[in-house]
Amino acid sequence: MKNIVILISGGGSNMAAIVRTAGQQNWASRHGIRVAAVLSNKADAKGLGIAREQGIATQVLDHKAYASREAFDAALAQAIDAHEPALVVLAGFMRILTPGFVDHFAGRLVNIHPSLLPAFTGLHTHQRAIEAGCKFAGCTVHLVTAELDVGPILDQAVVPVLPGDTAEGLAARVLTQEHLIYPRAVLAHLLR
Ligand code: NHR
Ligand code: GAR
Repeated sequence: MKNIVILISGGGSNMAAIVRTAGQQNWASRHGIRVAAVLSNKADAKGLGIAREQGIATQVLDHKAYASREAFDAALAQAIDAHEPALVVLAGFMRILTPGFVDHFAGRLVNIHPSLLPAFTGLHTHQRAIEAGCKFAGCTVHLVTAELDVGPILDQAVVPVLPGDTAEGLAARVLTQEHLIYPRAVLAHLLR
């Protein structure tokens, strides 16, 4: 089996989309791929309940319980390694990862970022795209490297920015596209 470990911090809708697609497309029987575990740095992440309902192993590692980013990342890497993952998927995971962590999972660590990279790295992407007067926005699946949001691009999707859009409205439109491209990019990367 090729194991996927998914890291979340919140709603977990991208995680749920990957789990749903893996089930619908029979990734286990066709490709020997399964979502082995969902890990969160937040105990109240809504996505944890969704994962448990699907019978997926979950674990919480509260970053605030660790003295440094390095200590948190070392514990996180150990928890992930227990599942011998072929791929580690960041899905709304909100902690910047240290170079040591990124090195350890080099080539098997992916993220979905809610902008058309290289535009709008970092946070508050939708508000920034609206304020810049962008006519299009979107999302990007990329390999994670030590530098934030600049790793090689695996896939993208575009949506229009509509007159009067709020950050919330644009985020919802982008999120529907995330749910389409992230499962596809994950599978393509595992079959590469
Ligand atoms: N780590 C590395 N090294 N490289 C990347 O490309 C990463 C990463 C960790 C997360 C996701 C990312 C995004 O898609 C991601 C990419 C969190 C922050 C952030 O500033 C920025 C980008 C991303 C995720 N986090 C704050 C921090 O101090 C905390 C913010 C919060 O808790 O709300 O870590 O946008
Ligand atoms: C998604 O839009 C994702 O691209 C974004 O947060 C949302 C998570 O939704 N990620 C980041 O902003 C990373 N900094 P989800 O938890 O429902 O998948």
